[in-house]
Amino acid sequence: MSDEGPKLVPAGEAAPEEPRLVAAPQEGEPMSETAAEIEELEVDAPRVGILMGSKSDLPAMEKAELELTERGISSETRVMSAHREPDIVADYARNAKLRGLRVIIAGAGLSAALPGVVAAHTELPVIGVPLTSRTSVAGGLDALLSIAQMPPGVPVACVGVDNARNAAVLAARILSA
Ligand code: RP5
Repeated sequence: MSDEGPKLVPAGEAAPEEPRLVAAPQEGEPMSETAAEIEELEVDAPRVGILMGSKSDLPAMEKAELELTERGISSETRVMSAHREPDIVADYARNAKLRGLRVIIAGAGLSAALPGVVAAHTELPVIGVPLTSRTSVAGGLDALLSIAQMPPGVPVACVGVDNARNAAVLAARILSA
């Protein structure tokens, strides 16, 4: 609204139209690019991304999905390896926030780079789940140290070995904080 007060309009002339403060297009008007993008966003987009480095991690990681489902928290589950598919992991992490995800849970075994690589490409909180696998050493201590020993400035929260359920509980607490 102008602070100059109402404008005088000479008799017989139509009053100038006030600018409309309406973001949405009127019927028949073309939709702006931004409005179209917003409309395309899924209303029930997943809040938590559950990632794992291999299909062999699924028996341990599905406990995270189960826990989130029981709590009514939407999630999506993806298999992608930081070592075997580094570009896919980077793309996923870079787009995660824009897609509406709020927390990422990432489980991996052995050298377990997945949680750290995801954290390098997103500012979302990342919870790492160290996993045992056929060739683990020291009962999964290899993965535990790989996930927990991140350099300063790139944090990854780390739950216990094979404890994907705790990762989901922590994700729920982050979402409700
Ligand atoms: C890691 O290597 C995976 O997270 C998995 O725990 C481990 C073994 O993977 P596979 O050889 O079973 O595919 O990257």
